[in-house]
Parts: sequence; C-alpha cells; structure tokens
Amino acid sequence: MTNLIFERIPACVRRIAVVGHVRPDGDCAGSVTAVYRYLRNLYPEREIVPFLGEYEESLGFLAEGIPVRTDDGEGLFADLCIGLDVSAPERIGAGSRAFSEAARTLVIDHHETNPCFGDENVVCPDASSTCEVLYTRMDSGKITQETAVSLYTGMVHDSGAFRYSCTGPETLRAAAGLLEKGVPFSRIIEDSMELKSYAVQKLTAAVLLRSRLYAEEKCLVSDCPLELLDRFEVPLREIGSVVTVLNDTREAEVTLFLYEAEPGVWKGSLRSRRDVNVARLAAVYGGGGHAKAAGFSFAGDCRDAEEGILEALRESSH
Ligand SMILES: [Mn+2]
Repeated sequence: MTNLIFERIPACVRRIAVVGHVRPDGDCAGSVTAVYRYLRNLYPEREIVPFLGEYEESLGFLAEGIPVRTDDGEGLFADLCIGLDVSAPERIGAGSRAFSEAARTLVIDHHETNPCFGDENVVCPDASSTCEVLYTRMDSGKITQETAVSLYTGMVHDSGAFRYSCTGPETLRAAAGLLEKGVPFSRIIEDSMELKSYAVQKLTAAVLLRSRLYAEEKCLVSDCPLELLDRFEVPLREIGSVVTVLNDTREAEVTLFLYEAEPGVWKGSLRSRRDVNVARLAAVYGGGGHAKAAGFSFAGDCRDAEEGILEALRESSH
C-alpha cells in the first residue's frame, strides 16, 4: 500500500481546488501553497485552483507567484476539492462554495475534533501540523525547494518552532528531510514568527499593560477593543502574535486573549502551557481547536466571556 495520496488522483480529475480555513495561519497558508506547488509539478496539464483568505503580511512570501483566489469559488465545480487544516466544514474560509459544490472532497488535517467531513479523510491528531501530514504523504523526491519552504513554515508555526508538545520524532524527521531541500530555516522563523512591526509591538505592550492576572486560576486575561486597534493602526489580521507574547508569562498556565473582530463581536484565543485542555474551555462558547491552543467567538460584553472561561477553568481543576 502506498502512502502517496496525490499520486493516486484519477486521470479523469481535471480541475482540483485547494482550500484552507478562515483567517489562515502559517500551517494553513503553508499547506495550501505546498499542495498547490506539488500538484502543479505533478500534473502540469490539469487545472489547480488555490483559495486563501486574507492573512498576515509576514506570511506573504508563501504565495509569491501563486494565483491565489480569495472569493468563495461559487460555480467552479471542481472535480476534486482538497480541504487543508480545516477542522469542520463551517471553518472553511475562501473557496467554501468550491468545496461544497465539488464532485469529490478530500480532507487532510490534524485537529482531534475533525468529524472527517470529506468523502476521503486523512486526519492525524498526533501530527504537529497539517504540513507534517502532507510531508509523509508526498514523494520526497518530488518536493521542490519552494514546496519545502511552504511545508517547513507550516510545521514551525504550529509547533512553535519545535517547542510545543505536539512536536514528535516524526516532526523532526520531516524537518530534517526539508532541510535537505535547502530551506532557509533561520530566516523563515525570524521573518514569519519573531519580527513584528513597530505598530504591533506597541499594541502588544498596551494589551499587556491592561491585562489581569488571576493568581489562583493561574490565568492571564487581556482584551483588545476595536478602538485600540485603530489607535495603533494595526489591521486585525496582524493580531495573531499578541496571545503568544501574553502566554510567555511565568505566573500564568492559561492565557485568554479577547479581541473585538467587529463591533460587539469578540474572538477569544486560548493558550495553555500545562495540563489544562483549552479546547474544552473554548467549547463552552462553541469553539474548539487543540489542547494547547484553541479559540471561540462571543457576541456581547467581553467581561462576560472572561468570567465564563474563568468559571469553566475553576470547574475543570476540581
Ligand atoms: Mn494546523
């Protein structure tokens, strides 16, 4: 039996759409661009249509030279649509119609909560990232340097540069294989993970200053209303790194960062450095994700969401 999923796509499949999740992160943008490049080389005569929503500027290098579509793909009627790093059908971002209207679907993911909503599913909860899953299903001889850059970026983003507990021996074996392709690994981490604009640095400082540390719950909470984003002129898509900085606080084992995505509608980002499973906390508000990183949406007063999550946290420690 072969592991190579892309090589066994039937010849009658002429048009292939590739989609990821809303607000693409490094793993999502990395997997969409990696699959696009791999298929482009494997099947130069077929039509490959990549979809990606708006994402952080620091990841812009991933899609360089790729004709990415940002619409929903209505009327494309692909023979096959590949959903990457998407934990549920309603999480599909750009290309959501391309997925629902496709003749066949293939889902490749690593979210534990994935209900396997594709016609075919490759869901590996033990993998650090969707990019790691992809690496094990690709023929390494056919992975070009450009594809390797996409895969490596996805892996370092979801594993916190190989620090999070999702990092396994397979992750490092995949990383080793990608280094052999000549991936500029220091630059990828510096450019796409560490360096932030001055505006984002100042916003992060402001968010940290207004944070609350709940010593007993070992939980750090902060929030970012729209007016704060406006004051520092930071676009919403650039806010992803703030929660990572908050989570570097020794006294906190759980971090909750609430930011206002539109008036009165808040996104909650949860991070855990210890045993607390934040996917379960996010589920209180219908969200989900991973044990160490999860998220949810909340309409109303962000202090209510803060209280609700703290309550759930107290209950979970009993
Ligand atoms: Mn991922």
